[in-house]
Amino acid sequence: MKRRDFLKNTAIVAAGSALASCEVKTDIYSGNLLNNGGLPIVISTWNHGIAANEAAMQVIKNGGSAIDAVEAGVRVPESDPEMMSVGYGGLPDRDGHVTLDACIMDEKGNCGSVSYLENIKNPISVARKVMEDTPHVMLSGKGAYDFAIEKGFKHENLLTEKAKKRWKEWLEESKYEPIINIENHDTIGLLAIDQKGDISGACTTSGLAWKIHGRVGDSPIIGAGMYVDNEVGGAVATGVGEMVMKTLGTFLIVELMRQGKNPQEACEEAVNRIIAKQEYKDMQVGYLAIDKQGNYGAYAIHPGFNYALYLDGQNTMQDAESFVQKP
Ligand code: SD4
Repeated sequence: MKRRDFLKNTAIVAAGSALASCEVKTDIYSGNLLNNGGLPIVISTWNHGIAANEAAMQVIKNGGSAIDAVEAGVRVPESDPEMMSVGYGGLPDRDGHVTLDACIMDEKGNCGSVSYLENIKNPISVARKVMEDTPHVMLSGKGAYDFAIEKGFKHENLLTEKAKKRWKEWLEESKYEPIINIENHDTIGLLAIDQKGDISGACTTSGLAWKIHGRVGDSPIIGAGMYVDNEVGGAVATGVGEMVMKTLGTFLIVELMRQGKNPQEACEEAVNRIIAKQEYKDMQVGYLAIDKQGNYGAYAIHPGFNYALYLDGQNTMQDAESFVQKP
C-alpha cells in the first residue's frame, strides 16, 4: 500500500491563518507536516500568479475543468504587456526577437507544447490546439507559427517599446549573465485541481532574456517545465531552464510523490539533485508541486522565490523555502 494511504489527521490549524479550518495532516512515516490545501486549489509561480490564479479559480468556481482553468489563468500574464517575462511584452533574445515557449497537460495525460514561437500573443492556447487537434505533442518555430495562423491566431508584434528599450540598453554591454530572481515575476507555471478532483498544469514564458537566438528552455518540455499525472499530482518549474532540463525536474517530482514523498519533500529532493551535480551559485531554480489531495510544496535553490496560492477562498503570496539560506 502507498505511504499516502496512511495519512492521518492530527490537528486543526488555529483560526486566523490562511489555512484556517483546513485539516493538517502528517505523514506517519516521516512525521513531516503536510501543507494540506484541500480542494479545489490553484497554485502558480511568482507575483503574476495572483491575477492568473484569480482567472483560473473563476473557471473552477463556475464548474469548469482544470484544463480550462490553467489555460485561462496563464493567459492573463501572457496578454499583459507589463509582464516582461511572459508572452506579449516579454524581453527578447540577443537579436531582438521575442520567442515564446509553453506547454499544457490535462488529467488524461494528453499534452501539447510550442517552442521558439514568434508573433503569437498566447502560446499556451496554441499548445492546447497542438494537444487537441494534432497527433503530435510539440511544434516549434515557423511550423508552430504557421499552425497558429492556420488555427486563427493573429500575427502580432510582441516587442513592446519598453522591452525594446531594455534590449537596446543591454546591447551596450551585451553581457549574458542570468540574475537570480531577476524581475521577481518570471515564467508562469500554474497547477490546478478542479471540483471533480482532476489535475492539470500549464507553463509559459519568453524564456531567459538575451538568450542566443534559437535557444529553447525547460518550459515547453513535458517533464522539465511542467508535468502532471492525475493519479499522483503535478509540478512546475521556474528559473534557469538548462538546470531543470538536465534533471527533468517536474517529472522527477511527480515520480517521487508516486513513491510516497509529500510535495514538499519531492521539491526539496529535486533541488538537491541539481545541487549535487551542477554549479548553482548564481543560478536560481524554483519548483512548485501539488498532490492529488491538494497538499502542496515549494522549494528553490536560492531565497526569493515566491508563489501565489489560492485555497480556502483566499489568494495569497507565499515565500518558498530554499537550499541557500538568507544571509
Ligand atoms: C527558461 N525557465 O526559459 C525559463 C525561464 C524562467 O524564471 O523560468 N525564468 O529557462
